[in-house]
Amino acid sequence: MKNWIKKIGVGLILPSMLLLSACGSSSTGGSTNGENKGKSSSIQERTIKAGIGLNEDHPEGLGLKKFAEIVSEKSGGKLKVKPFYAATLGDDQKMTEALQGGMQEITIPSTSPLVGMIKEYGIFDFPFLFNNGEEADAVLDGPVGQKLLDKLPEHGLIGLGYWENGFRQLTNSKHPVETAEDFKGLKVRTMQNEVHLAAFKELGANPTPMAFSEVFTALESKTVDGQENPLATIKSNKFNEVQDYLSLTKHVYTPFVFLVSKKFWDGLSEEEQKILKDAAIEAGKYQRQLSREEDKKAVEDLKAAGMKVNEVSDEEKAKMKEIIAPVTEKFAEKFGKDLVDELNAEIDKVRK
Ligand code: TK8
Repeated sequence: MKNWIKKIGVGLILPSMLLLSACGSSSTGGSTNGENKGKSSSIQERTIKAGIGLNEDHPEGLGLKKFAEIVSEKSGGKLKVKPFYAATLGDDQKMTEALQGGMQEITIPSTSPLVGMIKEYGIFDFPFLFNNGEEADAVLDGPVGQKLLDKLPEHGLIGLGYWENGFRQLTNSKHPVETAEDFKGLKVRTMQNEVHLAAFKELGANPTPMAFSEVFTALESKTVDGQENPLATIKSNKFNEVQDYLSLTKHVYTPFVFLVSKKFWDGLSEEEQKILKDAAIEAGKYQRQLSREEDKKAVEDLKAAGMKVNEVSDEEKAKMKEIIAPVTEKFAEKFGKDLVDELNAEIDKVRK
């Protein structure tokens, strides 16, 4: 009885040993086969879940669609990016945590809700910091932006660059905000961000931090009087249906940061990593352009949708900046004077 088992054993083991030795050689890429195998196998069939908080028709949603197309093209259709829009996978903080846990691969949140994790990201929340998108691009795509991306891996995240959320404008259901005084007593929803909270408090408003996905209902039910977001978001999320007044305060710029789960990233080949990185940059340029075009167009669309729009004078903006200055100074200490000096030096370079 035993003999035949041995024979079978031998019968089984031998071929598998041959097989193993064959595999071994290809992954080290010795032979031509190895090389070819190496090359073709460095891009694997993968489905990549990419979630954002904004809608499919928003410049960020259109940018994500573009990203998916570029990734598919560069990977011969093997890397499939599956977009999830409108916070279907949760809000910015929840999706970022899902990346850290490896349950999701990509998200592109505002930097503001990440300040609880990496406080230095708060430097972008200083009110009236940038005058235009060019200044923001120069800083985000420069050494300061990179310095903050380099802080992400220790938090289980990989940053591939910055997209544009944009300059934030105030909407509310009470009255036009034309002066610094007009903020007094307004219940305003803010992002979960200590700089924004402190700045609105300093202006005499009554700020409430809240996830973006809860904003429309909070406005509709009048839990809050107002909120602030870039024009593209006010339009895409139809805030005109629950807000009467749009005041062009342009009080702060918010970047998006393109995040990948480090757990996922570390399992990719160099070639796959390069495809995602290049696509994030290429789609990012496209997304910023869309964002700026929409920013120009949206005011007329929101007026046509019935919103009462008012400009805010540079004098009043300067007054608001002055009132908020103690807040900016306090947080500049917290975020690090050297970093803030470097930030201001980068902006001065562009303004020269
Ligand atoms: C969307 C948010 C949104 C932001 C906010 O997930 O929370 O108001 O401006 O764009 O990131």
